[in-house]
Amino acid sequence: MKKGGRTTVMLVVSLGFLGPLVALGASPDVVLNEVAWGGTAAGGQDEWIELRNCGASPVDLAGWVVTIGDARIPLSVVEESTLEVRRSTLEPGGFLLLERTDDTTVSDVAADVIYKGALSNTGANVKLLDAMGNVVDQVLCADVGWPAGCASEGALPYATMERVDPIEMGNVWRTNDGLVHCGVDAAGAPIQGTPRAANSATVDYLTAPRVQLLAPIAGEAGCPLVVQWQAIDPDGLPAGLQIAIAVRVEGAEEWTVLIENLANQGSFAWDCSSFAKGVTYEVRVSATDWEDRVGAATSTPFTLR
Ligand SMILES: [Ca+2]
Ligand SMILES: [Ca+2]
Ligand SMILES: [Ca+2]
Repeated sequence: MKKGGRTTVMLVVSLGFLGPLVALGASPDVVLNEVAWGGTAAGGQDEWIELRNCGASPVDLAGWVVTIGDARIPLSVVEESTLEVRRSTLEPGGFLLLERTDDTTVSDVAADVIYKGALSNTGANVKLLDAMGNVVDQVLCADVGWPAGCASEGALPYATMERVDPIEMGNVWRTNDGLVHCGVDAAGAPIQGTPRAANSATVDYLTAPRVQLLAPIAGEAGCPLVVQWQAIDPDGLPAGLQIAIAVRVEGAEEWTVLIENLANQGSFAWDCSSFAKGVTYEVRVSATDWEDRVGAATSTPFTLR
């Protein structure tokens, strides 16, 4: 996937600078956690940014600055691109919400900082600087474009770009899933994001089942075809997953379920003798947990001989 490629590039950039900072004892606890670069359905200019304190101690943001390109948004004083400051300490686990232009950008959630300046839809370099001017966190997207999120077009219009897990996964971002969201825009419509709340991407990462497909492998397969998998539920009991195996032909929208109610790990011999040769198939193993969260793994396309 194109998005995956971009993410990989950003990971390298991020780890390269975080390594030395950690060794020096600097605190990378506060991160850029969510970027609504596409604005909201009420207006593409209604952008906002969320910071998160991932550490165990409160952080005083006096002297800290968010930069968008050359524009500087001080987090504790009204100067340069900062229009209003209401709070500049961040409790452990807490979120700081920066709204562009005015407080109605996210109309039912109070802004902590109000700023001016745009996040280009083609990408921008956003940095978080501490009081010493050290780069604490950054997303460098000016040249490569945003790795996630949507503007008016796209599968989920105006969905935000959310950090998955700053601690475990570094600089990895996903688009808000449209299921876990909060807040309303200036016109009262739901925001496809999570202003001042845990990201859908994080919730999903922490709770959705993870499936690993061990077979089949790409290429040409004989019959019966053995599907082998293992799945876990990060926040649930090992026995709590519903495993199903489905197949689709030639990349069709529809998946045909072959079998359900299998164990978290195992193998299944699919009798594919009645299925057509000369076309491509994909096999998907999905795992559904007690909250109806679904994780799945899909094979690469293969043919039957
Ligand atoms: Ca607001
Ligand atoms: Ca924008
Ligand atoms: Ca959030």
